[in-house]
Amino acid sequence: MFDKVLIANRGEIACRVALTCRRLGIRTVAVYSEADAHARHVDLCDEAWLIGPAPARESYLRGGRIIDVALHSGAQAIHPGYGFLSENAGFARACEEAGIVFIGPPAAAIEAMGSKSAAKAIMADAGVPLVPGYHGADQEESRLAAAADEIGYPVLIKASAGGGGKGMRRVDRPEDFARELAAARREASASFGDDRVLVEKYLLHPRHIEVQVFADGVGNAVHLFERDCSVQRRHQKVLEEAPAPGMTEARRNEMGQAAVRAAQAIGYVGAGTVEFIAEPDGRFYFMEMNTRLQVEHPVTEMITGEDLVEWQLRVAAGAPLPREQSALELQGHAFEARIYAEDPDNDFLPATGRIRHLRTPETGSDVRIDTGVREGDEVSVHYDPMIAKLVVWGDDRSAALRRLRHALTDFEVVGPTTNTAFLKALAAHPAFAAGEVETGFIEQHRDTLIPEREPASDRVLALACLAEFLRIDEEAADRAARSGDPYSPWHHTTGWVLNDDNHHTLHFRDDGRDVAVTAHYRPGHYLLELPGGETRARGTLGREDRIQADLDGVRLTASVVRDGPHLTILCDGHVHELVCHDPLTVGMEDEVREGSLTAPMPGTVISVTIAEGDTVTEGQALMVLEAMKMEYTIKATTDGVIEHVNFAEGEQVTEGAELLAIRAED
Ligand code: MV4
Repeated sequence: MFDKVLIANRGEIACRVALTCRRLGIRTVAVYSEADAHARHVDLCDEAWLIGPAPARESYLRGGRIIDVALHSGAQAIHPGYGFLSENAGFARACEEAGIVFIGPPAAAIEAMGSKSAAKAIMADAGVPLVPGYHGADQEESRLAAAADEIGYPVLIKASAGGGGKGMRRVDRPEDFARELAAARREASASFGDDRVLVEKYLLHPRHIEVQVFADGVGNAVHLFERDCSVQRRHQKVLEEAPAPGMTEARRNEMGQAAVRAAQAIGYVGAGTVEFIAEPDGRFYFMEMNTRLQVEHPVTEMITGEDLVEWQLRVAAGAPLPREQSALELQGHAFEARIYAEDPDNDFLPATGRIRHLRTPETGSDVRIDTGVREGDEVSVHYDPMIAKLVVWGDDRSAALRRLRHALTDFEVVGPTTNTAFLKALAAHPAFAAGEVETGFIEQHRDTLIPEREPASDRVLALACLAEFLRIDEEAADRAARSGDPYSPWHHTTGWVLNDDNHHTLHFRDDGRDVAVTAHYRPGHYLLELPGGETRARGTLGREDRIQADLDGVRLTASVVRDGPHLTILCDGHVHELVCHDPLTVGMEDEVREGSLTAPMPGTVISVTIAEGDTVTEGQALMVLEAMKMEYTIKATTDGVIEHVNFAEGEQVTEGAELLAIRAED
């Protein structure tokens, strides 16, 4: 076994590989880009080497530089993770030439699977079932059209060099064939620099079922059962599970054996995945083989109890597979949900920004979280926006699914928009619960999967008010304790209300609506006038944005995350954002210097309407900030003269930064 391994990746997979290495007593070398200097994978490894600027092609894709780091750090092997260099035959070969073990298959096996039509030919020879179709070398239009007639419409034209759905055209009628062929060729040549195509029978409602295989360098190969990854969006997997719903033991053996034959046909070594497309009746056909450890490998680990990274390390070090086929047992059911920084309301566009709050469900033998980020980290444009993989196990599918729904409810992210509500809707969908998974699932159920935004409930408003008042009280108490005169009546911790009848109104903006909640201070509680009636509220603030509340005798815990005037309330798996416009609460935390205006939240200065020396009047607009897609106008707090302006248009400001100062006019 190796003593030291370099991990040529970042994020959750680099962390996941590092943890297995640590368990096995293998020292780890991380590589990182300038953007990842404070990343979790850097901290988890024993040493970390800077390899370049943020863009992947200048850092994580620089094979030569990474091999140099391996040589200089004394690492004997490189684990490529997935993505980046993991399926780069040239890199695998360069490792070998440098005397470093590439923890993956031989370069020739990567190459053999790189071309779809070549891979299909190998698989046909090995007796692996293929979708009825034409994968030949003759690319004449007449030959391809004849093949389509023979196969029967609808057919699918695919790029031979392709993958991931690029250059795929469905053709329903013979008269459309020539036009679609020309389009497929253009796409194939633009995407892959190769305009060759193949023609297949178009399968309606297919499922994506893949088989995990493993081979060693001494002639053994096994499969570790299947995963169903049918629930996808534009070829991006969203939810994966093992085993596949409805799979029979006989079909499992048949698919497993076909996958093992596929691996053996190309002299495979290490972890691989053979993807099949399956028809509703269970018939299955080879699609492609992925020559790496896949993102969704944890569901296989959960149902087999094996650590696939440990298997990879052992096999790469020359050892035989840890288990024979007969010793592998499938137990229970597992799901993986991928939590992404993306916006389901905005066509799932990747979202970026700082993770202000991250609270994850309790983990253990049945709930696992693989992640590369921590609270405070930035999700940048440079890398995949996956925040975490949530993996759960249960005795059977419904037990596992219940656990998934529960764990998703407890998964809180504030900062970049995420797909957690979408994942929850999927996990709660009756058709999903019934195991009716197929590749068109999300499209088919689109309307019921993207929840409508609802107005803040009374419970949410009550939590927001309670959190604000408790915070103000705490800050008053802090100030009192810090001051030289802690008993001064001005520091009364419960005296936030100085008006006559002890009430105060908070104004919230809730997705375009204004909601006002008046709170009356009563001994031991607040009496809140909520839209739906009065509520007695009391509670305490905990650490990490937690609040314990008692609302009319109902006890509950929630998270309330504050970012300047923005409040995010996370309760019962619902996330609600409110903006609190209240002169009493905003900016109470610090004794603000008279005439000094500070940024209420981090953002960008989008305009500055005054200059130093200008005379301004109270209420005059001075500067506009933009944060989280909202604009804030900074207004003069007093009549006076602008003493200095600290930021110009286009500059970034951090929360609390002094924007400008006004010398008050007496
Ligand atoms: C197909 C198909 C229907 N019929 N081939 C999409 C990506 C590529 N790896 C293969 N894909 C498909 N091939 C035939 N003959 C439907 C798809 C397909 C798909 C396959 C697996 C998972 C998700 C998918 C989503 C859309 C289309």
